[in-house]
Amino acid sequence: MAMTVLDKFAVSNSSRKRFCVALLIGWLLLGSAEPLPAQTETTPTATRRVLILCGLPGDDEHRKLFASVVEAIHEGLTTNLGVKAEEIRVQFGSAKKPSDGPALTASRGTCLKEEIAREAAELKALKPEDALWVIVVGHTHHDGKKVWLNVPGPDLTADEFGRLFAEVNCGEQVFWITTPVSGFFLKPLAKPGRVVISATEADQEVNETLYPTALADVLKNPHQETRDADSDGRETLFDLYVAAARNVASGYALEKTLSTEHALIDDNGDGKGSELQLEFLPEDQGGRPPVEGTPKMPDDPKLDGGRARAMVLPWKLPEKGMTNDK
Ligand SMILES: [Ca+2]
Repeated sequence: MAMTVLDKFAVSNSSRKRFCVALLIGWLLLGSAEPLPAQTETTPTATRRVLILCGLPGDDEHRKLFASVVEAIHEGLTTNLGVKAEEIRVQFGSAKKPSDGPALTASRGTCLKEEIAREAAELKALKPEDALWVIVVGHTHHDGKKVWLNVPGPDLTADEFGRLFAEVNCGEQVFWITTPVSGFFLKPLAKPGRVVISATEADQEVNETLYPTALADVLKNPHQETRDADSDGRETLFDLYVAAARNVASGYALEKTLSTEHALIDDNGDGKGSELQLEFLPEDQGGRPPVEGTPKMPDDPKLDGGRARAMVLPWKLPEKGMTNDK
C-alpha cells in the first residue's frame, strides 16, 4: 500500500532522533593503502553549479529539519568546497521565514514542478568544462507503480524528473537523491559520465532516511578521515560517498536498529547502483569482511566507483591535521 506523506511523518520521529545521534558519531578509520585509480579529471571548472531541491518539507518539525539540512549543505559547499554562493540554486517547498539562513533566504522558488523544470532547462546552458551537482532532499512516495517526488502542487515521478535533466551536458554531473525510495531514481537519471547516488535501493525502503543529514554533516564538518574515507591517499567524490554512508550506518548502529536504507552509487551509466560502501563499513554495521589480497576497489572504469574515485574534491581547508581535523 502506498505510504502517504502523513504516514511518513508518523514514522519519522524516531528517525529524527537517530539522525541527531548520528551527528555525534566518531569516525572510524578503515582500510589500507591501495593503488590509485587513474585520475582523469579534477573538479575545478569554469562554472560549478549546485541545485538543491526540497519539496514539501511537512510539519513544523520537518520544516526545521530540512531547512537545517539545506543550510548545512549550503555552508559546506561554500565554505569547504569553494562553491560560489551565487552558483547555488535552492528551491524549497515552503514560504520563507525571517529566521531562515542564507540558503533559504536566497531560494528562488517553492519547488513547484514547473520551477524544477525551469531550473533544469537553465542547466542545459552549462558547458562541457562546467560542473553540476543536484541534491534532492525531502519526501517521496511509492504508489505501487511509480515513485513520486512530493512537491507543492502536482508531484512528479522519478521518470519525469529524469527526463528534465536528460539534456544537461556538462562534464561533471553528480546527483544526490537522498529521499526514501530514491533507488528508483537511478535508472531514470542514468547517463554516461554521470554519477548518481541514492540513499536507498530500488526497493520498498520507504522510511524517512538519515541520508540528508549524514551528507550535510560530512560536507559541513569534513575531517581527514572523511575526506579520504577509502584511504587511497586522495580526497575524492567517492570518499564523500563512503563517509556519508558510514555516517548513516553508524546512526542505525547507535540506535541498535537494522538499517532501512542502503545507499547506492551508479557512475558507469548503466542505471544499476552498487553498494560499494560495504567494503568500508565495520562488519557489525553490515560491512563485508576483508579478504586478504583482494583490493576493496578494483581499478576498472567499467565498474561503479571508478569515475567517483577519479573526481578529486577541492576541499578548502587550511591543512590536514588542523581546524576541522580531530
Ligand atoms: Ca580517497
